[in-house]
Parts: sequence; structure tokens; C-alpha cells
Amino acid sequence: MQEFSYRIHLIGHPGVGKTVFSLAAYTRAREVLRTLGRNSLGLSCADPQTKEFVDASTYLMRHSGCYPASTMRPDSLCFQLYNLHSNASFWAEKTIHLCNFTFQDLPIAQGDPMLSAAGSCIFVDAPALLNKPTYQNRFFTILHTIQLFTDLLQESKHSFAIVLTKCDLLELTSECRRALRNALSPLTSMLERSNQPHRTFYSSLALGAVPNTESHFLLIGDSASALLWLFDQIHPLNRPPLKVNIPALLGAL
Ligand SMILES: Nc1nc2c(ncn2[C@@H]2O[C@H](COP(=O)(O)OP(=O)(O)O)[C@@H](O)[C@H]2O)c(=O)[nH]1
Ligand SMILES: [Mg+2]
Repeated sequence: MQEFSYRIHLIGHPGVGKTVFSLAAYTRAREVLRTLGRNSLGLSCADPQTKEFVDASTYLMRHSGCYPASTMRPDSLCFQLYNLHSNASFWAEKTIHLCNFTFQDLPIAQGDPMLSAAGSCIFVDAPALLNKPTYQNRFFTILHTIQLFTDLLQESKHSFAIVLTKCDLLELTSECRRALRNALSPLTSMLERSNQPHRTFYSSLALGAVPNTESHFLLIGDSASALLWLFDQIHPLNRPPLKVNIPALLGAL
């Protein structure tokens, strides 16, 4: 299969949770794809900087119970999807590179968004959206950025995963989800009007302590959904020679 490289924008204010989400989503997506077994798909870091960042951050969270510092992250994170082919013998297993995804922050309110990207993650701080009146200004800046972006996109398709971050700080009852959907509706309506594929995901990345040990862990839950949905939108995975039905795999999508 031909090789492809795609760029994905991470759109959101500093501190909204872009880096923590990218890390958790990658880790979880890798685990989910592994459950497919042999003759399937794999996900890994595509360059040494990304690998170093993922390893160092995971180590830091586990051993100190701290989220990675923003300064730790390289300018972009690059992941690759590959097809795992195992022949009769386990040792004859070989991998075929499918595509790369490079994640890069797009500064908010940048007048000229790069149109070279294939998809975007838009990050919104869920507790702030519901409970912090001053956050409305930030939300408007995001709306403005996306409006500029969709105006430029016109007929071309660009998939948007809307990631509501820090949902572990809320009690995610059905009422709360409804309130979040309402608060987000200016954004979702805008994407609907411009006919762009989009989906909303709830991200809860609490750090927990392992009882009676010095260790900690990141509760990564279903953070793979947004990432795998976006990958599948950009580079469909359920067509020959691949046969990976992402919605079925994730169940909850
Ligand atoms: N409780 C909670 N805190 C989060 C979550 N995601 C991010 N944070 C907090 O937000 C801070 C900034 O996150 P980061 O990913 O670096 O934000 P970025 O500047 O958008 O990349 C982290 O250091 C955490 O303190 C989450 O899902 N739950
Ligand atoms: Mg960051």
C-alpha cells in the first residue's frame, strides 16, 4: 500500500489539555489496536523525539504523579500506523507502513490557518465551559478561529474531533452531558452548517495513586475514541487490504 503522511491540528488554549490528551490517546489507541491480535494494525511513535517524549512523560506520571510539563513536549508529535502481517511462522512477522500522522498545535486566532492539515482536534475545557463565565471569551476565540478555517475550507472536507477535556472534574451525568452539548452548540452548529464531519468526545484523564505503593497511573478510559475516529476519517481503515471496523472495535462510538 502507498505511503501517506497527514497533519492534524491541535486547536485550543494553553493549559486546556492538548498534550496530556495526545499522550493518553496514543497510549490507549495502541492498546486497543493490540487487542486485534496478529494480522492487524499497529500504532507506534514515528520519530525519536516523539518516542522520547512519550517514554519520559509516562515515566514521570507513573513515578511522580505529575502531569508532563508543557516544556517537555517537542513541537510536533508524529505517530505511524502499520499493518502487521504474520505468516505461518511467528518469526516471519513483518510490518508494512501505512501512514503517518503529525500532531501540531495551531496557535489560536492565527489569521491564516494552515490548510495543509487533514483533520483537527478542537479542545474545550469542559468544567470551565460550564462553570467559569470568563471562559466564554476563550470559547468565542475558538469559534472565531474555526469560522475562519471553515470559510477557507469551503468545499473541501476536514474532520473535526471536538475534545471536551478535564471531564473527570465534573460529574458526567446525562444532565451534565446535555448542558455541555448546549454550551457547545454554537461550535457544532457552525460545523454542521459548513458540512464538515465532526464528533464530540469526553476526555477524563485523572491521575490516580496505586494504593500502598509509590506508583501512580493515568486513568486513560476511552481516550482512544477521538484519535481512532479521526484516523479512520482521514485514512479509512475498513477497506481492503485492511478490515478494521473502528466503530465496532470501540463499541461506544
Ligand atoms: N483533572 C484533569 N486535569 C487535566 C486533564 N488534562 C489536562 N489537565 C491539566 O491541565 C494541565 C495542562 O495540560 P496540557 O496537556 O499540558 O495542556 P496544553 O497546554 O493544552 O498542552 C495539566 O498539567 C493538568 O494539570 C484532565 O483530563 N483531567
Ligand atoms: Mg501542550
